[in-house]
Amino acid sequence: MKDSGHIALTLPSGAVASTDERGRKSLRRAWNQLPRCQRNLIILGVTAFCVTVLLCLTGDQLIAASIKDVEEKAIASPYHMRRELPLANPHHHPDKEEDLTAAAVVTPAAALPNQEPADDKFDGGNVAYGEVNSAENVVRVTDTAAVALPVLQDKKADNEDGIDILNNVEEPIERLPIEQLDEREQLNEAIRNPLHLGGISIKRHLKKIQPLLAKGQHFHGATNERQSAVVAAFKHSWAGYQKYAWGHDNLKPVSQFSHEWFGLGLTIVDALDTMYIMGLDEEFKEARDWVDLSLHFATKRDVNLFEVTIRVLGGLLSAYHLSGDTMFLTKAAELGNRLLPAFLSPSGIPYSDVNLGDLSAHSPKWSPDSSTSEITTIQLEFRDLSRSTNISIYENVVNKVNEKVHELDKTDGLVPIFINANTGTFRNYATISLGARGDSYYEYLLKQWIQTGRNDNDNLILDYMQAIDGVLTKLMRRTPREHWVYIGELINGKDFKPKMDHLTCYLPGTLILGHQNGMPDSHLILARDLLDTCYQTYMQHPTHLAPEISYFALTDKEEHDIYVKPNDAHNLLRPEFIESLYYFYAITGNRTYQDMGWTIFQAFETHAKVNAGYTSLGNVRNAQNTRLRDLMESFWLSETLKYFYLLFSDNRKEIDLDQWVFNSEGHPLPVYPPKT
Ligand code: DMJ
Repeated sequence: MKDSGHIALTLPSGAVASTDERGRKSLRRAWNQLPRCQRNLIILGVTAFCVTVLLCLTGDQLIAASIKDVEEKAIASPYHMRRELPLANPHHHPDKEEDLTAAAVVTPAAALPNQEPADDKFDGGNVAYGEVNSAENVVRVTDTAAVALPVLQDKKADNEDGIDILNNVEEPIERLPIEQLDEREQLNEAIRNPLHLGGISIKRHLKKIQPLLAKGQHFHGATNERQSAVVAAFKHSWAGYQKYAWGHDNLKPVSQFSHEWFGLGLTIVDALDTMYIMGLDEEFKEARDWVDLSLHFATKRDVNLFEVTIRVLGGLLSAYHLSGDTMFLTKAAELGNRLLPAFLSPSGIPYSDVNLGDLSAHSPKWSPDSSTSEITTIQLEFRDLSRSTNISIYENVVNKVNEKVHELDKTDGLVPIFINANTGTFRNYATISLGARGDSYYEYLLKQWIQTGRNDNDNLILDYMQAIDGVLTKLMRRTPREHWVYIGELINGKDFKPKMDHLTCYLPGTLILGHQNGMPDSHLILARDLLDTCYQTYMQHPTHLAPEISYFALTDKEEHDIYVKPNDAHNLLRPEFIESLYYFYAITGNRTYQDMGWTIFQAFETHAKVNAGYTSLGNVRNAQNTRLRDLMESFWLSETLKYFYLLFSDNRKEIDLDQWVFNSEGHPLPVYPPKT
């Protein structure tokens, strides 16, 4: 046999122990002496052995490699395992079992998209909030170690029987039922696990409470020309937003660009229920899918608790109740959890700013105080979240705010516009106003009382009645010539100033709603008089649009009963007066209020409509030079156009005010029966 034909063999020890030339020769000799058939048999056996060994090794390694690959992909791209759900028909209310079962099969990895790496959170040393917000003024959940839990717990929670699937050990999860935790622990628990409700994933929790979930409502769309005109205005606004600002907070309709505030797609979320009520199915579906797939809260960015509550939490909850789509409630619950750090103040009065990503909260950058209207205009939404999810913590924290504010000293029921979250007290000598920073405190006293079933002797309604008495005695005045009624302010809490924000024009609507619910006739008289004055703030100007702030004459020596300072002459497309007209029409059925509204709607059409939407104006006092300001705020879609649409409805009970209560951003939420 030639050398080149040698086969390297490994035979049992002994025979191959020698590596010298002699050994190799004798081995070759022995091999050559074997009969051919025996040599073939040995070769065959050895080959079969080698192939078997090779196959076993490769198989294991291949399986291990593919598992590793899947795991790495799951970490890098948590969406890749997400099951795509079919698009929901907004007017079809899917069988909840089917809907939620689909939701429940979403893998643990799919529950992670908003989760940031644990060690990335609560970087206590890495926060610069400006002068006022030193490290001591920023609150966070203190137990840093606990922050690493959510990812693990999500996986545990999704395993039906509470088995630790990570370690593959059948060990029950030791967790107290959420109701057995004390309130502070419940608060911490919700903050640590924003993707959880009651200790399990939000979706699993909602599945558990399925019989309690909303069924959804049906709306038929516009039924007359005025309503159709409003729908056209909505579509025009929406088209501009879609084209130039999709996914951003607001549209700049003049420069045809986007405007960012909190990075939460405010216009989309704020407009959801308006589209649903107007029967704009296609637009609603598109917005719904954006919320489902693209609305994420875990960005490290400060947001304002009040604004995000009334616009985003309120918008999601309203969309959920109207459509019956639990995706909205899932989002609302996560957002509610992420807003809870605001309540970790020493007094329980919430801080104004929350970081939804790192779950910290602090006072505004410009002041140590929160605005009174802001901390008292979150209750409808947080309570509704509790009632909708059957988890009490949200309602508990805002009830505590009610109690605290109720206990504080007031001026005939009227409140200063600033309050300190650390001390829980009003700022001394702060202005008293039913305009900016004070307005919706009064609105929510009444509306919360309605929301909770109108209990007699409830502090909310007692405080409301006392406050309206204070308005009548301390803030209400008449102009010298026309006797127009207006609501002024108390500077330093005592000096009267004849200044009224457009914001105050919500009050006639709230007053007539209160009267409808049993408040005295004096409230109705004030409501009517003030509605007339608010109308005048529009009609006195050639544009038929109201300025942001109006002043009123104190004596007849002044030239006009109503006057406007140049810096206050802007119009931001605000809704308050249209909102009040809506309540007057819905409660009385008198179509005069529709006609008043139609005049103003046409004024917006004439002066605020531009190619890409509707814009705020710099000056309502000159129809030839309105100075376009270039912002379409989300409340144009959530409130102004919604109230116009409902005002022009042939059915004044298109939204039944016995069953629904509008939050401060125009989002209807259900009225609940009184608790027994
Ligand atoms: C809205 O965001 C709400 O109505 C809020 O309560 C006050 N201001 C704006 C609209 O003007």
